[in-house]
Amino acid sequence: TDRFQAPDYYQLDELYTDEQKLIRDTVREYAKANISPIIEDFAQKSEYPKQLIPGLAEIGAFGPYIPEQYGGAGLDQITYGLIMQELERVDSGIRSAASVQSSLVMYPIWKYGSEEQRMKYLPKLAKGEMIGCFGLTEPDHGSNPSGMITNFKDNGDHYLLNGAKMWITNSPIADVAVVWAKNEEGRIHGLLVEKGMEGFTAPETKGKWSLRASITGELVFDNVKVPKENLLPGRSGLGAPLSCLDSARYGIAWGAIGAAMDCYDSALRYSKERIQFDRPIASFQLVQKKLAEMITEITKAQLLTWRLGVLRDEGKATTAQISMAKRNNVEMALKIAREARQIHGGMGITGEYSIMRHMMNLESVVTYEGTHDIHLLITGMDITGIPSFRNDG
Ligand code: TGC
Ligand code: FAD
Repeated sequence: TDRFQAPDYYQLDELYTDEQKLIRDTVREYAKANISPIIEDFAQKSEYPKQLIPGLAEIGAFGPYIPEQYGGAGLDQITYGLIMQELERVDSGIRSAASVQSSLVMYPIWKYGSEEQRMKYLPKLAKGEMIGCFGLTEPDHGSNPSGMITNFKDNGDHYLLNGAKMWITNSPIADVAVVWAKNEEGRIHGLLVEKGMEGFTAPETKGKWSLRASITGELVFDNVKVPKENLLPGRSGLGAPLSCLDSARYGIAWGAIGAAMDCYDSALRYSKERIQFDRPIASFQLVQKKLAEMITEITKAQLLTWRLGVLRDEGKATTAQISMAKRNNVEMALKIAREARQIHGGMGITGEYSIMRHMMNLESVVTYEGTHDIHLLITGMDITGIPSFRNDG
């Protein structure tokens, strides 16, 4: 059976251009032919399938919306979203690799880098010849990055960087890290730290039960001498990394729909084939309830996210609108993964089906790029005008 049907209950295909559909279908075919057959094995081994990097670059997964003059594909935001959807349909870890490279590494270099930095890094990142990572989170500062302690000081012709980052996707294999650190005045800046710089290490975080086909690690800086030309000159303050998160969270909102689609497809097919009490389990009302609610939630998420994509292409999408979609869609996908797991009965816990892998992956997705509750509080702040994150009294 074809594992790659795509629910489109409200005919969203009519809203996409031919080019958007062509690129989506190309990524779908690529994922089906190249990622699907190996992903379960790599997740079981807890290993990132590095051999996919050139192919991912080829289909435009690295920097789809970065202008062509810098090696990107110059595509619109809906196409970027559809690419993320198709990658996450197979595995959130592969979408993570593409999110980080595109929105957290190429985006800040494109937006806030000098022309020299853009030319030095972006074409290689687009081709997958260089891998990047993004260091914002620290051991003691996750939801609250403004409290970060990683810092740099002026030391003549270079900066001296000290501190540590934790939970960094791709850090052990990255050639360049976009590191957010405070200067002597406590102002946050982005620094481009390259593999091999003295005093810089990136140990792998082992033992994850989630995103096992994605590599995660730390970034440790012990008096690292960073050349002054490696500071991103275009923007400082917490708004600089948060604006990159807007782009990544937007992609995740689309990606989560992909994971949900795969769980739904699998549950629908399984329920029609699996016989209990002499009838397909799809004939039982309680199973139909689960399936009907799944397709309803997927359809609502598709519409929300399509509209968000239009707003983003028009330059009008707000951080709070992105938060709403990220939070809604990831929770939706997680719930669908859990219900789909039940429909598969005992088979649902095996690697024979992708359900349990999606479910475990989504436990990270619901936490990273702003936790479920932080996004709720961003909506709360937006509608009331009152931030509730810290007690300022
Ligand atoms: P707050 O006072 O609200 O804002 C500080 C400054 O930033 C400005 N700002 C933004 N600017 C641009 N874009 C945005 N989205 C912005 N949001 C805020 C804001 O105007 C302000 O500017 P200024 O000039 O006044 O200084 O900041 P806060 O410290 O109160 O924090 C707010 C909060 C909690 C919402 C924020 O810290 C937050 O979003 N926390 C969650 C942290 C997070 O999402 N970390 C993600 C790390 S990366 C990751 O997880 C990658 S996973 C990768 C993968 O594998 O896919
Ligand atoms: P905490 O901030 O300690 O939160 C713990 C709990 O407290 C959560 O439920 C949270 O919602 C709640 N909480 C916190 N503050 C409040 C509040 N004010 N009100 C109510 N509840 C609150 N980071 C990067 O910088 N780069 C990466 O590439 C990256 N990749 C990641 C990959 C993986 C697999 C994972 C798991 C994480 C990754 N992260 C990355 C880190 C991620 O962004 C953080 O885990 C996330 O922001 C939450 O931070 P924390 O884990 O420290 O949790």
